[in-house]
Amino acid sequence: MQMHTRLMTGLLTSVLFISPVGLAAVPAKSTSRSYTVTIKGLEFNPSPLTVARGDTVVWRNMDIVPHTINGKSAFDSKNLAPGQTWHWVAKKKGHFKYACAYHPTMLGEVVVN
Ligand SMILES: [Cu+2]
Repeated sequence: MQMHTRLMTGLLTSVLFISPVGLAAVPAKSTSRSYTVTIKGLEFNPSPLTVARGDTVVWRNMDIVPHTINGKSAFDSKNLAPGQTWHWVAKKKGHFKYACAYHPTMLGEVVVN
């Protein structure tokens, strides 16, 4: 019984010792994701797009005309030619509405949690 108790105590100590190290060893980057918003037919899809802080949003222009992704002060892709991509790393929480500067009816939103 004493041996068993000692073994259990030893195991618990090992688990307690290993756990914090294991958590600390997980880099924040490994959990961040990348999402793609397709621009096609003068529409952003998907929109709204929900991501987490640290995630990357990639916009891909599949149209035959240029567009922009203009989120006012948060981000601005400037001219995005057909076939091009542009990305933005979501660093702040919030609802980020954006539009195309060339086509004001093209509206989109990224929600960062
Ligand atoms: Cu446009």
